Amino acid sequence: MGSVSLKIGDGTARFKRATICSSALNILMLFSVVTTNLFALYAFTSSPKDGQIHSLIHNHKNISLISEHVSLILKEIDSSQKKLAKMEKELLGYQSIDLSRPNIASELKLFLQHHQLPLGKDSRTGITEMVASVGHSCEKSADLLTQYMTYKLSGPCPDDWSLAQKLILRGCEPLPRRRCFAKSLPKVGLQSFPVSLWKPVSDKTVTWSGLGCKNLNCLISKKLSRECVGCFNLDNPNENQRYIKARGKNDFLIDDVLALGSGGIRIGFDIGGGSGTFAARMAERNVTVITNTLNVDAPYGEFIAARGLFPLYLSLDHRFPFYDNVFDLVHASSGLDVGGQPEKLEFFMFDFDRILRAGGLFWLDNFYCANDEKKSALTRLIERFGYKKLKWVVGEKGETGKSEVYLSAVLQKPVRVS
Ligand SMILES: *[C@@H]1O[C@H](CO)[C@@H](O)[C@H](O)[C@H]1NC(C)=O
Ligand SMILES: CC(=O)N[C@H]1CO[C@H](CO)[C@@H](O)[C@@H]1O
Repeated sequence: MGSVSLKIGDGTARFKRATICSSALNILMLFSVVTTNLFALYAFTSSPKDGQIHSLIHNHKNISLISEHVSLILKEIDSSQKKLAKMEKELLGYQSIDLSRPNIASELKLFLQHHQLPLGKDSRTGITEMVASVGHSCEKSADLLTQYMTYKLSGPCPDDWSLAQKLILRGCEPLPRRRCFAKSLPKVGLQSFPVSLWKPVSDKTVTWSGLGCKNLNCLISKKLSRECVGCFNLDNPNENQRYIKARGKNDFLIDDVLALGSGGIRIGFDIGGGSGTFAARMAERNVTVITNTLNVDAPYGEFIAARGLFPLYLSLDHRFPFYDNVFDLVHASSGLDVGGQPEKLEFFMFDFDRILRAGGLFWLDNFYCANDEKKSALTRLIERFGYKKLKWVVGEKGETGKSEVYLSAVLQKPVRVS
């Protein structure tokens, strides 16, 4: 897979933590409700019921006493709520970055400064100030972020893309912008399109700093992920015959799938697209495909770009930066194993669904389901979306002794009104 996986980084950990947090919050909430009620009980039972006349005389006093009690209770509720909100913020990390703490890079402060619009409120957008966007989880990696934002203004940027990626994988996404010049090496041996799609990419076209491998031969010899076994080797039939020659019943042919779209497939989005081979095959058919990828252990982004294709550098935890209903096709291969976090996969699928247009195709390509149970859960989830099943193949591969379940499907998004 193209280097991004829901498994990698702190994604899962973050999610788990949030669950623990919410149970802590629940307990806290319960506690505050109980104390509040005890207060109320005390206030309303502590007034003794003596003679009626007396009570009339003292009524006024008693009422003011009760109202005193009530205001005390209200104060208590208010302060509990404030405490609760503060704890929630701390636990979830939804706190704006504390720029007053020591050792914060001055460039970070400048970047995050709010800028008032010179002419006041903008009538079209309704905004009054420009706010730089940065991932809320950056707060949790403040030291790394400060390291990232420490550079000489207008000087060369440190060679630190792997630091940037580390931040992204910890949820610090988007990263702040920087005012330094990124390293820029000559790209030697770029081919013109469409020759570029299949010509082996030169070692000199990509940057190797921060990577274990220092050339393509090294990458080719490694199993990088489930989807990228030798995916950098464009001479290998395993790679250059993908989508035009089936290796098993779970492999659909690109032309068959395009035919299901009855000519309406022009733009697509590929998740976990390895070295961009899916996009390359589509490009040959005049379909423009954007390949989502990070550079986990390999220079996917630059490699895909060298083929004349569009790499999108974005983690899978990020909402897709596309408008609703724009893609004719969304292609996802396996590796989206979300380790027992059904909601995570749901958020992901709903976002998928959002960017696909009605009548568009969702191609689930050899989606790895660890077991039958996972497969059933995924099937139920997919069925909730009401897509038309144009193709649906469940297959097993048992190369390593234990059998593994794979799901391949082509689904058509329905029209939904209201
Ligand atoms: C792609 O577009 C080019 C230029 O418009 C055209 O010559 C070619 O036949 C098209 N290829 C396919 C597979 O449709
Ligand atoms: C708490 C308090 O001040 N209670 C007064 C309410 O009225 C009664 C008479 O009905 C007084 O005896 C209490 O002192």
